[in-house]
Amino acid sequence: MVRKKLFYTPNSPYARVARVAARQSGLAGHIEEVEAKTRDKTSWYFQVTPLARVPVLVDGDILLADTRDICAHFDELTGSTRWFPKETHQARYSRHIACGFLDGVAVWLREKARPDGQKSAPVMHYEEHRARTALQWLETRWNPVETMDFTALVLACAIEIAIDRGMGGDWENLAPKTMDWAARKAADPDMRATKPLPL
Ligand SMILES: N[C@@H](CCC(=O)N[C@@H](CS)C(=O)NCC(=O)O)C(=O)O
Repeated sequence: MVRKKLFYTPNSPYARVARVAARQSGLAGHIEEVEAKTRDKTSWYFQVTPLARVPVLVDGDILLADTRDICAHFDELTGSTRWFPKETHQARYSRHIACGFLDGVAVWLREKARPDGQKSAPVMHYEEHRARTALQWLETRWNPVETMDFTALVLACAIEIAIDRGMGGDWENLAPKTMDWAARKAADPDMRATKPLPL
C-alpha cells in the first residue's frame, strides 16, 4: 500500500477524528502523521494545501481534506463500512447534528483562545446555547454506539475537548446518557493517544 501522510495539529478535534479513524481502520502503519503549522501566513503548510487547514491526507496523487472525506477514504481502502454504515435518514440527520455540534465547539474554542479583550462573549454564549440544544436532541434521539462510526467519533472528539476547555458546564445533567458514553470513549486507547494537549 502507498505510504500516506496525514497532516494534523495536536489540538484540532477535526484532525483527531482522522487520526483515531486511521488507527481504528488498521491503517496507522501505512500513514505518517505530520504536524502542520496553521494560522501562520509564512507557514510551509500553504505549499501542501492553499487553505492551510487540518486534517489533510496525501495518498499518492490523491489529496483529501475534510474529516468526512478522509474517513470515507479509509472505508474504501479497507473495503469496509466502519465509518459510514448504510444509513437511515435518521442516522444521516444525527450525523448532521454531530458535525454541527463540532463546528460550534470549534468556533467557541477559537474565541476562547483569543487574548482577553478580543473574545466575543455573545459569540461564545450563542455557541454554548447551540451546543446545549444539540446535546439535548442527541440525548433522546441518538443511540450511543460502542463501536464508533463517523457520527460517534465526531461527537466523542467534540465533547472531550469542549469539556477539557471548560465549555461543558451542566452537560452532565443535560445529557447524562451521552456524557457517560463520551467519558467511556475518552478512555479508548486511540482516543488517549490523540488527546489534545493541555493549555
Ligand atoms: N470542515 C473541515 C474543518 C477543518 C478545520 O476547521 N480545521 C481547523 C482546525 S480545528 C483548522 O485547520 N484551522 C486553521 C485555520 O482555519 O487556519 C473538516 O471537516 O476537516
